[in-house]
Amino acid sequence: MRVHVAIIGSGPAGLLLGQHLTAAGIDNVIVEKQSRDYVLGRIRAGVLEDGTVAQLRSLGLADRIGAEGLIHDGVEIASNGVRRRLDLKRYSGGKSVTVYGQTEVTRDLMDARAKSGAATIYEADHVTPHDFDRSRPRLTFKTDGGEREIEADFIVGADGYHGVARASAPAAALTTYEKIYPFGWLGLLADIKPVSDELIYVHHPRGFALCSMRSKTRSRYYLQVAADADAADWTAPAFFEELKRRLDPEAADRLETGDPLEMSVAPLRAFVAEPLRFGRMFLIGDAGHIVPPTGAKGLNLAASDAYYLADALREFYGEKSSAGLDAYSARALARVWRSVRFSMRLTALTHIPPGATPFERRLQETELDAVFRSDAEARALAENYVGLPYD
Ligand code: FAS
Ligand code: PHB
Repeated sequence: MRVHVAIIGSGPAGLLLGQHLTAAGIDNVIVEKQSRDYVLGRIRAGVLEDGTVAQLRSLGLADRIGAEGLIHDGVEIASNGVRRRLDLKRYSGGKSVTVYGQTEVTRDLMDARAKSGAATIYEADHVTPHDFDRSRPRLTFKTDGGEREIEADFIVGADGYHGVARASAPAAALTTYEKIYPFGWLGLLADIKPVSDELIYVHHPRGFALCSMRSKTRSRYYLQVAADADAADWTAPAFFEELKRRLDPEAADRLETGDPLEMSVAPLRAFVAEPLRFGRMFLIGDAGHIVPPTGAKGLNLAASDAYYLADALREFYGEKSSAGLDAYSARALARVWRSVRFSMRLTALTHIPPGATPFERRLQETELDAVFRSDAEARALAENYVGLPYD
């Protein structure tokens, strides 16, 4: 099999890139190690920047997100028992975010891909990129049908943090930057009415909490827990009891509880690999970077990477110019680092690390209070939260 672009990974990054390439007539194949249902079964992000929604709209995927996505013009931040609303629309110059689960984004992209006839090979084992430092890169892998090989002009690693693409890059050419947090997030998904119409970010001496949602009848809640916490050690009643202790009394009183559809612990880390290109192999999404989920940036960075690389590949095949490909890594990393900065700052402001002193907690409260006293502080948070422009 020979294609222009071979993409490893059928997550949001790979699927979004694949959709852009197919729309531009650039033939591509996605090779995914899991099954379609397994990929759809992963519960992850929930908030989309307007740039991500604009991409989906440009690809003809506006219908369901338009009908089911929830436009949020603000978020609430609770600290020291006081819950206050940050008007995102006002302080970002008119922008909003859309609450629409990553699972639904992935489903919409998978359905569009199937309709386009572009190939996705699921349950591929031992996917291995070869010769991406030469002019004829190859992917080899195994499926039930035996050993397979795909020749391509380019290979794209959209295979997430634990994927094979970055691991195949020459060590001498790769620099990584990492911060591992001493805490994680215990997430709970349940078909219960969300405690508030908008998201609530909670700074509390017992730890951070986040009240999010997937729809008006499906809630997604998170608690900061120890880095080595095990979801199996938590019951839903214990989760809700702890969440109530961290919420203000009014929200705690109206918190609905119910049986969880899913409970899991996600570790928190910040990670960036540089560069995002190795000859004819490119990295997009979590394959190249991880942000702490506090700022809701992970999925949205996967989207901006896909946008930048699709732009460069259209230029390569359309105008026979490699300028965009040569600029891709620096262009994508500039936005990645700005999102890392925001996500780490919001994490530092709202989470209570082990050993935090009362002085440090009072300073966090003062920092959060500044957001509601200074238009400049409010603008800085709002502009980052809704999503920085695609340069
Ligand atoms: P993904 O990891 O989504 O997709 C990579 C794909 O590659 C997967 O389907 C995988 O099976 C496949 N793959 C891996 N290795 C392969 C191989 N060797 N061969 C073939 N295929 C291979 N972000 C937020 O904004 N908010 C959140 O609340 C949030 N919560 C998260 C919770 C968890 C547990 C995790 C892990 C991440 C979370 N994220 C969150 C970040 C998440 O949404 C990612 O940013 C997003 O999935 C990135 O998409 P991709 O880059 O496509 O990577
Ligand atoms: C989510 O709904 O999963 C979510 C929302 C906002 C965040 C992180 C996660 O900052």
